[in-house]
Formats: sequence, C-alpha cells, structure tokens
Amino acid sequence: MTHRPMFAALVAFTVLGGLSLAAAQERETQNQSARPPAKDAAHEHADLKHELALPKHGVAVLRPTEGNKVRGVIRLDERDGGLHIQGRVNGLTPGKHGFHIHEFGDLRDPKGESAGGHFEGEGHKHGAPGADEHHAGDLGNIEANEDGVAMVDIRAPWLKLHFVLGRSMVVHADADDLTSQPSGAAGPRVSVGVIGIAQAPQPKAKKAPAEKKTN
Ligand SMILES: [Cu+2]
Repeated sequence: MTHRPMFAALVAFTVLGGLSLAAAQERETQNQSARPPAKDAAHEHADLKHELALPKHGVAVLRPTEGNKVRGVIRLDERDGGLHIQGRVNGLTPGKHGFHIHEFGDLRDPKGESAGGHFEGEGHKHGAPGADEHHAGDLGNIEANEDGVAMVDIRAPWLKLHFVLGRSMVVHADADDLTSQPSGAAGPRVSVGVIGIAQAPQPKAKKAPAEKKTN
C-alpha cells in the first residue's frame, strides 16, 4: 500500500469535516439571531455596571494656540445633576474673553480651528448661558484681572460630563457679545484643551495640629 490513497482520504476527511463544522456554525448563528436577546441576570448586571461607569469628573488642560501664551486648567465635575466648571486661566489680556465648549477634541490645527464650531447640542442659536436659547457649549465669558488671570466658576445645569467628553474647551481673544451668530464674535482662539476624564477630587488632608511647644 502506498501512502497516496491514505493521503487523499485524509484530505477528503479534513475537507468534509470542515464543511460540516461550518454548516453547524451557520445553523448556530441563525438560531442565535432568531432568539430574542437574552435578559438574564448577568446581562442586567452588565447594564448596571455600564451605567455606574459613566465618568463624573473631567479636566481640560488649556494650551496656547500658535502665537499666544494663554494657559489654564479647568475641572468639570458633575454635581447636583449638572456640571460645575471651575479653574484658572492665565496669560490673558485684561477683560472678558469668550469661553465655550467646541464640538471636536481635534487640536491638530495650530490656531485651534480644527476644534470646530460651538458644541450645539440640540441645534439652538448662540446665546448667553442664562438665555432661553443657547448652544449646549455656550459658557459666556471669563474675565481676566490686571494680571491676566481669570478665575472660572460656572454652573451648567444642562450639561453632563459624558455629553462633552472628548470635545474641547476654547478661550477666545475677544469678549463673546452673547448675540452675534454663530459664535458671539469672540475672535480668534487663544487657548484650547481637550476634555478628558479626571480622578475624583480628593478631600483635602486636614492639617495636623501644630505641636505644642513644651518648655
Ligand atoms: Cu468658542
């Protein structure tokens, strides 16, 4: 007996075996698609974990666009059902500067143009954050003092962190007039940063009471 017939038989066996396995897998796939989605305890648990996993704390590190010196760190924390936006921006000219969340976290353009327009949310017109109608990303103005420092403390009850995660915060050269469309005539972008996930704020460690001097 030569090896050739045995080899042929082996090939045939392998091919047939493979074909029947493929057919079985196909049947299994069809069965799965016909079945309603499983609603077992494990899946419900997974949904719950997903819900709990939505991040609540974010940060944007603002860096100057080309030819500017404006920097800052802004925290975005979900609190009381909305977003509390606070931080410090420096290197500004004294006065008001438009401050918005823009649509994209794409900072490839050195002048910040790739961040796109204002994050509109539901397609409203541009406006003041307190107005009846405004973009979801309209945060009004921040105001720098004589030293070019602006302290930011804004409540945005209409926002959740996951609406804005991966988008960008933008500081403009000029004041947002809160009426001009589509962006408040706030001028060029002087500082931009992507909104990322941050660690939850850590409670400040209490200062240890000063040791009493004993004579
Ligand atoms: Cu803007």
